[in-house]
Amino acid sequence: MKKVLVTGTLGQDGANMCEYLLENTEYNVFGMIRRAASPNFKNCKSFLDNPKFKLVYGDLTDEISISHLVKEIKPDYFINFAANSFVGCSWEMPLQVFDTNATGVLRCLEAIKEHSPACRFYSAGSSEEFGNVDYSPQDLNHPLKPRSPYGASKCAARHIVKVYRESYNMFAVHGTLFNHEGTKRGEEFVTRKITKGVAKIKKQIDNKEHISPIELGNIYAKRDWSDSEDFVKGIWLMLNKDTPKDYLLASGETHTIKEFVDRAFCAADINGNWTENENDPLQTKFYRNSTQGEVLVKINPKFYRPAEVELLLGDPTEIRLELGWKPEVSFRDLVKKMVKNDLNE
Ligand code: NDP
Ligand code: GDR
Repeated sequence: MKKVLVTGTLGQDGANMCEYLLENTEYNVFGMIRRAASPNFKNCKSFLDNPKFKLVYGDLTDEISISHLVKEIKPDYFINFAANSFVGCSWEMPLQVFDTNATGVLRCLEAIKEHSPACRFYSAGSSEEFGNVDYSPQDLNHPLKPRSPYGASKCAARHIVKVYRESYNMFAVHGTLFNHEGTKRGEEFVTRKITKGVAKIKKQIDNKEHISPIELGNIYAKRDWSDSEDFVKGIWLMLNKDTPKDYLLASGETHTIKEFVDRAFCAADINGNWTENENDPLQTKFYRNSTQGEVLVKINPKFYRPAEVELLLGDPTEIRLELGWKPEVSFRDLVKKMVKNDLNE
């Protein structure tokens, strides 16, 4: 039976990929986690006891552990989601980000080359590689213009994957994925922060308690958001082609953070209105019902970034035409699903 090694198992995409593979294939799935004092298995509840699933330890910053795993398991597929994935903190720990996201990918490629050369490798690339964009929608011909240490680390990973593919004839692909979210999304990312915040406010309103507003940074940035569960299907298609090729996954729509806020409150049946202040953006607020109501969202400059990616909009035409992939969950339904989940939690 074929074997799949998935990294980043406790995170969003790793857990969704394990779930997808266990439901849709007969393959044995090895989920890699790194050692932590108190690991959080919340995203893996549905498959931890599945007999086709096994947890294994490894760390992308430790080449011995990666090499050992590949040598022992000899996987047919190695799907690498592990990363320091939070753009916002990548200025604070750039070396750690590079060691994990860029050199970490190199460690995986070397281990595969040495111990399981026929293994198919997936590297988790990002729309952050495009950064300060020249044109929209972005496709894979768009120049790499990252704006953060995180974005730069993913550019390095993209190059090294190509080099190994071409030098050693390996099946190694780097998917350039635009933002994707869902009920397993980490709580520091803006979508989940908003849906968690909305659920909390809904409870406070229902209980007639003091309302704690959601504090955000740049609400005018635009992102191309999709559902992570749709994306893992696209990644699996990329890995099962006859020949290796990089693809881009996106919805083909872009929305501001502000629009996400509007939809999230709407999904919780809470009416609100923005007041915007062009001269002093810090005074921009979202009020319940009208400016006489409580403040539900305010701006905190703490969440501004040293350099911002203002606009991302991807063109998924190539993967749709060549592999038949298209997103199934709309922006509207994604927001609703996340809010509903957080209201129930
Ligand atoms: P998450 O942050 O939810 O998951 C990342 C996982 O990587 C975590 O479980 C984390 O472990 C693990 N990890 C971090 N450092 C190491 C390390 N040194 N060794 C082993 N494991 C490590 O990210 P997502 O699931 O959202 O994203 C998956 C991948 O896709 C990432 O590479 C991300 O950069 C990329 N990506 C994500 C996009 C998105 O919108 N979600 C878009 C484009 C790219 P722990 O739980 O212990 O912290
Ligand atoms: P991003 O996601 O940086 O696009 O990276 P994030 O949700 O962190 O930010 C999206 C946009 O929202 C703005 N923003 C805020 N962001 C956060 N986190 N918290 C806030 O309070 C806040 N207020 C406004 C940000 O400035 C930004 O413009 C995600 C990650 O999953 C990466 O790993 C992945 O590669 C990219 O998506 C594609």
